[in-house]
Amino acid sequence: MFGLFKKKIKDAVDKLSGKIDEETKPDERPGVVCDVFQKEKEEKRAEKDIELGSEVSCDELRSQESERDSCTETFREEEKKSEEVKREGFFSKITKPITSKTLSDEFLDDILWDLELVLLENNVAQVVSQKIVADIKEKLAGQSVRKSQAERIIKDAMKSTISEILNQEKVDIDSAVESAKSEGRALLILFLGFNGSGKTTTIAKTGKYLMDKGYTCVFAAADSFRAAAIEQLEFHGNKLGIKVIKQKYGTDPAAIIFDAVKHANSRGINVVLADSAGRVHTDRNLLEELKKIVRVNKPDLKLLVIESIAGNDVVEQAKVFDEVELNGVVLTKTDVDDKGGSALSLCYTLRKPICFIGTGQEYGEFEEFDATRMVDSIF
Ligand SMILES: Nc1nc2c(ncn2[C@@H]2O[C@H](COP(=O)(O)OP(=O)(O)OP(=O)(O)O)[C@@H](O)[C@H]2O)c(=O)[nH]1
Ligand SMILES: [Mg+2]
Repeated sequence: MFGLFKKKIKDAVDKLSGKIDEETKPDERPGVVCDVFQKEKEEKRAEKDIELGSEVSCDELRSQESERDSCTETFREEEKKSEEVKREGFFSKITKPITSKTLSDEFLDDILWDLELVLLENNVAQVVSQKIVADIKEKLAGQSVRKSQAERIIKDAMKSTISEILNQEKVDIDSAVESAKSEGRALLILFLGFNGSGKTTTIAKTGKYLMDKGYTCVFAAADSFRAAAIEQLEFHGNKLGIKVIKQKYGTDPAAIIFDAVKHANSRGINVVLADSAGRVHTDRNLLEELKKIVRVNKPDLKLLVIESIAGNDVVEQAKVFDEVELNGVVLTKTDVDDKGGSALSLCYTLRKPICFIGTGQEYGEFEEFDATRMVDSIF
C-alpha cells in the first residue's frame, strides 16, 4: 500500500539532504596550505644539505656553521609554524561544517520546492504540502549541518508534521456500541459518500468486523434510489447472515432507517448499519436529503466513505459532506492507490480521523487505520 508514495518521499529526502551536504561541505584549504608549506620546507632543507656537503675553507666553514645555526633556527621556527598550521587545519576541519556556512532562506526555498512537488504529485493537497515544507524550513533555516544531520532533521520534521495531521482523536466504535447498549438501544452508524466510493461494500465489511467482535447487527437498505442497490445489500446480508431492513424503491431513506432502528431496538440488536445513495457533492437536493436522514434519525456516527484514488478531489468532496458533521472517514481502495496523499489531505482538511481503510474487495480486507504504523512505514 502507498508503495510509490513511500519511495518518492524517500528519494526526495535523499536528494534534499544531498544538496544540503553540498551546500555545507567543509572548506579543505587549511589542509592544502599545510601540505604546500611542508613541501617548501623539505626543498629548503635539501638545498642547505647540498651547500653544506661541498668543499670549503676554514673561514667559509665557520661562516657556513653560523649560517647553519641560523638555518637550524629558521627550520625550528618553520617547523613550529607548520605544526600550528597543521593544528589549525585539523581544528577547522571539525568546526567549519558547524560554524562556517548556514542554510539561507533562498537556498531552502529552492530545494524544498522539489519536495513540495513530490507531495503534490502524490495527492497531498497544496495546503498540506505547504505546511510540511514550512515546518521543515523552520527547523533547517540558519543551520549548518552535515548530510546525516540534514537527513535526520528532514525526516523528523516530516514525521512529526505528518503524525500531527494523521493523529486525529480516534472514534472508539467498541465503546460507542457499549455505551448505546447500556442505554438499552442500538448504535446507529450511517455511511455516506460519493457514487461508487465503496459504501455498500464497507457496510458489509463493518458488519463482519462487528460480528467477529461478538456484536449483532442489521443493515438498513436506505439507498432506495439506485437500481439494484437493495439487492446488492441483500446479497451481502445473505452471505454474512445479517438481516436487511428494506422497503420499496423510492421510499424516503429517512423512514427506512427509522424502521431499522425500531427493529433493532425491539430485538436487542447492537448495531444498525445504514446504507445511503451515492451522491455527487454538488447536488444540493441529495445533500438536503442526507441532512433530513440525519435530522430524523440522529446517527451516533456519520462515516464518510471515500476512495483513496479520488486524488485531490477528496478534499472538495469531504468539505461538502461535512455539512452533516462527520465523525470520521473510511478510506477505501487503498490497495489500488500507490500515492497515499489522500489520507493526509483528508485528515488535515476535515480534522477528523480515518477510522478504517479498505484494502481489497473481500470482507476481511478491511483494517482499523493506524496513523503511527503508517508514519513508521513511510520513514
Ligand atoms: N480494490 C478495492 N475495491 C473496493 C474496495 N471497496 C469497495 N470496492 C469496490 O468498489 C466498487 C463499488 O463498491 P460499492 O460498495 O458498490 O460502492 P457504493 O459507494 O456503494 O456505490 P453506489 O451505491 O453506486 O454509490 C465495487 O466493485 C467494490 O468491490 C476496496 O477497498 N478495494
Ligand atoms: Mg451502494
